[in-house]
Amino acid sequence: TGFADDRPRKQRLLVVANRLPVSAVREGVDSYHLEISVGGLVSALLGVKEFDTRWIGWAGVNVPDEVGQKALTKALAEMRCIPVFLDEDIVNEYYNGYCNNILWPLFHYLGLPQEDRLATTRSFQTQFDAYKKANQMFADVVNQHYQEGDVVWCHDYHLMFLPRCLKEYNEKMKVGWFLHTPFPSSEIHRTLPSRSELLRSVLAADLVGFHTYDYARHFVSACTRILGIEGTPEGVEDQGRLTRVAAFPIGIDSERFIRALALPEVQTHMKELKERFAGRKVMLGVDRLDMIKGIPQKILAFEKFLEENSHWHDKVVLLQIAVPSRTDCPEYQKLTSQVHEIVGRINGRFGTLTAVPIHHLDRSLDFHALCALYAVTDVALVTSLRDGMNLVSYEFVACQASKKGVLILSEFAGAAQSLGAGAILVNPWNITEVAASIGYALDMPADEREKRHQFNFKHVTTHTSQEWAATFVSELNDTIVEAQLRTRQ
Ligand code: ADQ
Repeated sequence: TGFADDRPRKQRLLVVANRLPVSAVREGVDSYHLEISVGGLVSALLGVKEFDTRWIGWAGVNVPDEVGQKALTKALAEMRCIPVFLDEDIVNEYYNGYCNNILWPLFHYLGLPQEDRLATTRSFQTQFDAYKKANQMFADVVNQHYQEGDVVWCHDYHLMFLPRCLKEYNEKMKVGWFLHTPFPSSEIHRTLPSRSELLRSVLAADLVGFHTYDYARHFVSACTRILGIEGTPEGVEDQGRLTRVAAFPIGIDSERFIRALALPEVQTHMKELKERFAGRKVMLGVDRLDMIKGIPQKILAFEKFLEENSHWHDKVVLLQIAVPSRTDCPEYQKLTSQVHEIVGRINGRFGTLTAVPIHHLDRSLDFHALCALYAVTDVALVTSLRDGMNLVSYEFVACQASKKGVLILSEFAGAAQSLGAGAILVNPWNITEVAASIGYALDMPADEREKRHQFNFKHVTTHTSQEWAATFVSELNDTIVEAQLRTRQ
């Protein structure tokens, strides 16, 4: 019961996200096995202890029958989770379709799907209808559980329609919406057929948050250029009603990582890794396998580095841990084969009978193994083509107090704005530049590593997930008060 906590609470926080932070597997007619699942939001909100938090979302499992739904609802209640039941068709059109095939690539500057124009229009409309329907289903569940005084915090691109549905139920509900991905330039957002409807729905919220100031600015520009609504210093004002728009950069529960390093289990892992890679520098990549993470580009840059630096052969290893995600989607399957092919080629080219330069794992690591890996790493490589923030870069920094390794970080990750001074920033598309940065990082003198690390460590340990959530929720409360005052004046 990782999310249960019985201390008295001042305020209830309803966190609404597409996925609950647990995965459910049906074991019998009325029994479920529940497991806490990996993900950016999960990592962040694990650290939120100040609120009586309830989660509302989809459990990732199709439960068509009433007996099953009741059993799952009961099991989840122990973890303070409330399920939204989505059937297979809705999941296919809303989640796989509109969320992951349209909004996710678009918000990461990969554009809309380039299919036959008519087919796109048809499937687009079906998917958008399913998206609205799914958002309405989330709203129904929130509304059933809402109590006066609750704060409702909606998360991410899956639920852009939700603020509007909630306000239609109850205009006094305190509704915040936070986007975990980038919000793209208004020129990109303009291409979306449902561009205006989505913007207007988000504007129904009282507070709209992004990871960076740039994303917030893009959003306000989109409102101005697409809806003709003027931005104000505080956000967007439409017919006397203000929606506050601001940047709330997320962080991690850095203490949790720092504490873990002292555990015997983690120390044992570290010892094993050090022995296994003795005499070699360790480079690390940890990503969900996704096109936005720039994994092929990263591996190609490593190949170029090896090509140009024969004295490093056998002296450096790249460990790339890629958790499979959205595995039923053909594009993600293609990406997996592409990565395997490149890794195979490079290992064939630069490997010896006893060692290969790249270890690529297609799986998730448990928390302790991950911490050990972060701690023994000399150079972390985060080369996202676009990334809302990127928590892996933060987690690496948190685990580097003794080693003071180097972070190579994409300038297109939100984290570049917070860890830019300590990291080596790169354009992930520029393979030559990334290869040169790998050489620079591996040869970096200890005093420069120390200085860069200190800067980032201080940031990561003072801008935590707890602080992020607390700030967002308290701003949300204040925003409501201000909005009401303004209307009364
Ligand atoms: P993600 O795209 O999932 O999150 P990220 O921020 O890096 O990306 O978070 C991934 C989380 O999953 C991290 O906590 C990491 O430890 C874990 N993880 C990744 N690979 C793993 C592996 N192989 N084994 C075990 N754990 C692994 C989205 C946005 C980001 C944004 C977050 C939070 O895309 O830009 O930072 O939400 O807002």
